[in-house]
This record gives sequence, C-alpha cells and structure tokens, in this order.
Amino acid sequence: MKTLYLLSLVSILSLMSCKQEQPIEIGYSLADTALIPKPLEINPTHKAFGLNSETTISYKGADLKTQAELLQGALKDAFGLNLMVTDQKDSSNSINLAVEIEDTNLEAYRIDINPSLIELKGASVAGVSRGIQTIRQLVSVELVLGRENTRAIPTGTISDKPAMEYRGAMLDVARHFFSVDEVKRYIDQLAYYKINKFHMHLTDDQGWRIEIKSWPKLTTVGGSTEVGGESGGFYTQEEFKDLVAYAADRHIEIIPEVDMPGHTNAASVSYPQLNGNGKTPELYEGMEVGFSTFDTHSEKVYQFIDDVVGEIAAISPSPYFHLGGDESHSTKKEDFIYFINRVSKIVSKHDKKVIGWDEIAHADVPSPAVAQYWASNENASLAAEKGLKVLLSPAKKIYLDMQYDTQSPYGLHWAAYVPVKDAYDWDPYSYASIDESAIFGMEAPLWSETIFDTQSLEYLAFPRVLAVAELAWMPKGTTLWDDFKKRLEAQSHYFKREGINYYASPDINWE
Ligand code: TNX
Repeated sequence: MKTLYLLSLVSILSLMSCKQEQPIEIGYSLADTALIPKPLEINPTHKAFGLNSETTISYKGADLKTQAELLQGALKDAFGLNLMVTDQKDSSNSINLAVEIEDTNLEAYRIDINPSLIELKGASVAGVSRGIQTIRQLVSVELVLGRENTRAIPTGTISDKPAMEYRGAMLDVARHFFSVDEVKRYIDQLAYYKINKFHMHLTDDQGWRIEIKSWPKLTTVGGSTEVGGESGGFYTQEEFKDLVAYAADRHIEIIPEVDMPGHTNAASVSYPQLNGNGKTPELYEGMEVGFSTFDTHSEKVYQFIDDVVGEIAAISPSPYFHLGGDESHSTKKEDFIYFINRVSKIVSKHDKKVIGWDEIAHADVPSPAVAQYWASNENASLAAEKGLKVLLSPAKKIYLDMQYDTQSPYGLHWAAYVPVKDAYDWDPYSYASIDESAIFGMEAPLWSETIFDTQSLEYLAFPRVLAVAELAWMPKGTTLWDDFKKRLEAQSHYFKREGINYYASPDINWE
C-alpha cells in the first residue's frame, strides 16, 4: 500500500514537473528582440525561458545585492511580478547574477539564457548593471498562453560591451528647476538605455541650483526664480548627495557644472561684487544669453570660486568638474583665457579634472581635460591639437532641446530642426574634424528654456536620447537607421508602461 502510494506520488510529481518543463513556444528568437542599444553579439537558440512569480533572482557576493534588488523592483513595477531575491545559487527557474567574466572593459557582460536558467555575468558590478537592463528589455510584452502569469525570454547568449566609455545626457536645471524626484525619474529612464554619465547644468543667469554653505544667498536669492518668472528652487547638499547615490546605484556618474564666467547673472544678483561693474543686477527670467560676466581680475571672485568648487568637489565623487565657459560674450577674449586658466588650477587643486564647453580650447587648460563640442568645429580641432579630449554634443544632431519640426510645442531651433532620424543617422567618429583618438565620448544636452516638468522634458528627450545611447554604445560603423528604427518601434511598450510622454513621430511605425 505504502509503495503504491509512493509510486503514485512520484508519478504525480513527475507529471507536474513534466508540465513545467514543456518548452515555451514563441514565434521569434533572441536575435529578433528590440534591444536598444543593440548588443555586440547575439546567438539565439530558439527556445524560451519562462519568467513568472516563482522565478528567483540570485546574486553572488554582497556587492551585487543592490543590483538584484533593482532588477526585482523593475520587474515588479513593469510586470507585477514579485520575485524573491536570494544570495543562494539556484539551478532552475532563476536569474543568477555574478561578477565572473574577465574583460578590461568593466561594463562588459554576458548573458546565457536557457529554458530553465538565466546567467548574467559582468566584468564588474557595472557590467552586471548593464546586463540587467538587457534582461528587462528582453521580457516579452505578452503573457505566455496557457501559463500562469508567465512571460517569455528567448534563449541564447548575448556578449556585450560599449564602444565609448562616456555615454552621457545633460539636464539644464537652471533655466527651469527640476525636483529631485523628476531628476531621479529621468536617471531611471537613462539607465534603461545604458547611459552612464549624467551632467547637471547647475547654474545659469536664471538660477543657481546648488546649496553653497559659505555663500548662502546663491540659493536663497539666486535660486529663487527661473525662466518665465516661476518660483525656481535648488538642491541642498544633502539632496545632491542623494541624487549622486541614486545615480551611482544605477552606475551613472553625475558630473556637476557651474557655468562661468558668463551665464552668471544669478550669482551676481546674490553677491553683486562678483561682476565687478559696480551695479547690482536684477533677477533674470528671460532667455537671452551672453550678457553677464564675472570680474575676471578680482581676487575675491577667485576666492568665491575656490569655495564653490571646494564645496561641490567634497560631495561629488566624479573625477570631473564642468566649469562651463560657453558664450562669454561680455568677457574680453584675453580676460576669458586668463579666467579659464585660473579656474582650471582651482579645479585641479580640488583633485578634479576639467570639462568645459568647446570655447575653453582658447585657453591653456592642462590635460587631462575635456572640451565639449557643441557648435564650433574650429574649437574642437583646436582642443584636439592642444591635447584635450573632445566630448561630442553637436547641437545640430543631439541637442535634445531642438524642435523636431515646426510643429513641436517645446524646444528651440537655432541650430536645426532635429527629427528622430537626424539624431541617429550620422557618424560621430567623423563629424568633428578631429582624430578618432581625441574622442572622449558623446553627450546629449537638454536645455530647459522651454521645458518645465516631466511631461515637457520627456517630449524632447524621447525618443531621441535613445539614438545617442546607441551611437555611443555600438562599434564604429555598425549603426544602421533602418535597423534602429525597427527596434525603436517596439519601445512604445516601455514608454506607455512607464507613462513616458514621448514624441510619437509619424516617421516611426510605433507598435
Ligand atoms: C546654447 S550650448 C547654450 C545654452 C542654451 C542653448 C539652447 C551652450 C554651451 N550654450 O546656454 O541654453 O544654446 O539651445
């Protein structure tokens, strides 16, 4: 009797496991998935893994715990799947995370997907973090028929790493202020597409957005307004640290910018001695540029800058400090050069490397330093000649604040109208007439004269920021507009799920 009972139990169990092991049928393979950026290598094996609430996420080593939890949170938010996270290795129905591959490129990762197990191995925690985004993008939009709340992930292997080390986005929080939560939301979206640098344009004529304890009026006065006369705002140092940590968990580095000697009206309203012209300027809510300057021959100004750079450097782990330097139309050229040289020394004194807009090529900034090419080919060439690296942000291609066309409700068009195709279909390696070895990376700036909240921000950033994410990730000469466009069509599922207010360009056949 007992034997019979045991036997039948065994057969029921094997029936059950038989049922579970039925392969999942899907009509596409790993090679057909709409991954952005497109991975270096995909080898499909034409089966599928079933992701469901029984799947566990297991991580090897305490430093992967945060990554496991971020994946858990993302799958819960997107698909309502409540996966368990464990540090015990599982051999079936599990996603196993480990730092286990050797690659000098620390963002390299490899994913092996078979019907019962997904193994994600990174060259570092950053590599695992990039691979997690790939897994998130691989989860099928539709549920698997006949299975309880199960989604398919096609089997095969992916080996991937980025071509460019610097793949950035910039947000101007000065022309309009964006709250900590709004910035975090954008950071999350950027992480999904493997952007790894987030440049914050923290100061401009219309507002000073970062607390400086030794110069408190910068924020109480200089942070009080924004374009259009709304109420402005600023980040306390604690809030800035919180943003840095939030981004760091997603393996995104925040690069702070204090723009000078021009774009400094808000600072000079707060402390009128900074402009050296004896006048107290007024708070500025317009959109003009080029009218303000620091007094480049005042020692008080350099003391001020030393304090500002020092306080920010102390809470900013990035090795870089962006000193601005653009459009200083009210500063004489020789004064500009003298100023940039002096401020570069202050930046080095605080153990940071200089990044500045391409105009800094006219000064003698010691390398390693980076000139951010936005408008002037000549400046980019000059920078490269002087041994600076060049960060590519050509306004005609990847300024996210350029309107898509004449109908765009937000944005400007001083550089160009930039439809989605134009943001993607160009060659970053030959765009500036500089040697490839001088290219530091790419960054998509989003200036905020015409945007003021998440809705308007997303309209300009999406989908164009994806073009930059992919151009910087894929190897030189491998990007194809038609191929990208196809994968872009499927992003509407993610955009809609996240409530992203993307521009549904009629040139794209959105799914
Ligand atoms: C030029 S780009 C600027 C910004 C404006 C932007 C608007 C650059 C370095 N300076 O001050 O916000 O155009 O597109």
